[in-house]
Amino acid sequence: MNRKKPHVFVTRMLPDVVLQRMKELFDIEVNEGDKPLSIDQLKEVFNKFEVVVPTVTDKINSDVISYSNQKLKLIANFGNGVDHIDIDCANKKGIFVTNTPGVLSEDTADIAMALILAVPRRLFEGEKKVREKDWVGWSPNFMLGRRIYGKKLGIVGMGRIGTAIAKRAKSFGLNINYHNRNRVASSIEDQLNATYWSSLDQMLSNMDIISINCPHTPATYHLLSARRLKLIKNDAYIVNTSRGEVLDQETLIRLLEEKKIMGAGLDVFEREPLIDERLLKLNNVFLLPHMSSATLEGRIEMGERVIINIRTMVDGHRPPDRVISGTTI
Ligand code: 8YV
Repeated sequence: MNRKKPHVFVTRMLPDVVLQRMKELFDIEVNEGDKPLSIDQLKEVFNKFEVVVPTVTDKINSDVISYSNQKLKLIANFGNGVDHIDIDCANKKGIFVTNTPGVLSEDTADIAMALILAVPRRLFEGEKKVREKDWVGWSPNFMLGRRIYGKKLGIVGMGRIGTAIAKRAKSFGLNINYHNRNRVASSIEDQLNATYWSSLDQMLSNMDIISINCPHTPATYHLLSARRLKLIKNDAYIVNTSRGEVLDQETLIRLLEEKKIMGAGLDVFEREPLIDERLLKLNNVFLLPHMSSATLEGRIEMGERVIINIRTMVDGHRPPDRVISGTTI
């Protein structure tokens, strides 16, 4: 890439401060309508620009990538998860893909922890009663939830976000358990007093609360399959701030309806932003609109990472947050 300002397309409106900085550094065009682009619109963009900055709402499949010309060098994703991008296909065409790791872990962990508290303590039902003027006063058996303190938390995916949740959960008195492709350093296990389960099945069947924190890749699609969801204890809760596709949503709904899983806190869904009507009817679920990383500070830091990745690329180096086949290297 030569030294003139690179021609960059940004698919959604980012915070002003990020766009301002990008305008100073790059020759940018922004989708000011801020609506998700269609496949045809994405194809046009891929055909014209040197760098594309997409988000989770852009489906960058092999068809879209096939429209890229020799100019396109970098897909600098604004976000951590890259399951909406066909990375293998991009890499084969010599296009780098980057993401924004690290900067949204704490915010995401906060929302996961909020759901871990909210679901067993029935915060949604309580709030609804007050708001709907349905509260007739205190009584001993009113709104009984389940205690968090002393319960077993099982974290599926002990990366940055999983570890940040474990730190929070430990200070709430939860026992930390985790399943991960690789066992984490013993110093981290010691610090968190964490138990490693090499068998996901065994961990699931022993936990009181399960938090999903692994990325969505072909290998983790429906990792919590119908069979595995049925291993979960009837009085356990499940929280998902990763991707809807990591668990079999259809089976989860059925188990929640039948009270074979006690409750769920979901920030992500299969087929977002469509929400299955049956979920809306359940009182034992707390539903959020994919907002676990939504803080102004986080979005600005994500923008900064995108800028660093583009600038490093323009300077002729390998961008720091390069992703290969769903794994950050
Ligand atoms: C982001 C996310 O807001 O980064 C991720 O993987 O799921 C979100 O929290 C979104 O991806 C922005 O593109």
